Amino acid sequence: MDRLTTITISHYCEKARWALQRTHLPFEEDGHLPILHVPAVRRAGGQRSTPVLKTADGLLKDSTDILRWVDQRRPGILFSEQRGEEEALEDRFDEHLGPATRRVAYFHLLPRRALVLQFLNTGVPGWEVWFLRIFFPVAVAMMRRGLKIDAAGAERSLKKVREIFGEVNQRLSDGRPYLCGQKFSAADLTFAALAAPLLLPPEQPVFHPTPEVLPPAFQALVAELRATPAGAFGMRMYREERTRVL
Ligand SMILES: N[C@@H](CCC(=O)N[C@@H](CS)C(=O)NCC(=O)O)C(=O)O
Repeated sequence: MDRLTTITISHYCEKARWALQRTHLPFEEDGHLPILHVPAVRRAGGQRSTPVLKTADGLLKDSTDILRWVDQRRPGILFSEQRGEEEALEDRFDEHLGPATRRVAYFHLLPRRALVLQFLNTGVPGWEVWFLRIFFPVAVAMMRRGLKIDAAGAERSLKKVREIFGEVNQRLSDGRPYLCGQKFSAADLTFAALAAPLLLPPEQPVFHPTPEVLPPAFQALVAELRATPAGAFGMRMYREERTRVL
């Protein structure tokens, strides 16, 4: 069976997982914690980055490649005749929204050890959770350094999130139900998956804390973003589309 190697908590991995589940393509997930994912990715044939999908056709090392591959097997579900626009939006969210939501979410969460340990343990080997418990300060320091998570970086990234939410607000302002018009596409899936670390939709299968357990500043940000048209749209995509199988 095809094997998806992931950092379970990663929103890019969620993007790939959602596409595979929506199109009912069978796969098994080999999920890991950040940093501890590296040996598994190497074993699968990748370098460091997740998701990696090992298929009979070869190895796919990027969420966008995975969506293209899914589309070849199940045409008409992720892309439509407006493919050019859908792909351009997918790229914009991949390149700018994903890194920004990740940095802002980690900035708020990493100081909260209990919270992180509570939500990072879904679908990963038990020993990795124990390892993280013991080496938490080291792991957090590595993540802060690797992803440049500091107050100035989080501020810049939040500005980027607001800019992209503004673009999505604008796009939705004519009342269209989906980003490219009347049909759900990879653009909607990518926006919702990559915005999820700051929207926390309850249907996200790995990371869905109720806002009340979050630090107050993070709670306020989630409430602010959910109240925008783009935020409400991301929440609706999860509510209406995440469990739909075509
Ligand atoms: N462009 C890539 C981005 C993937 C990405 O940033 N993956 C992160 C997780 S959110 C990762 O695996 N980071 C770990 C590392 O590079 O060591 C894709 O769309 O697949």
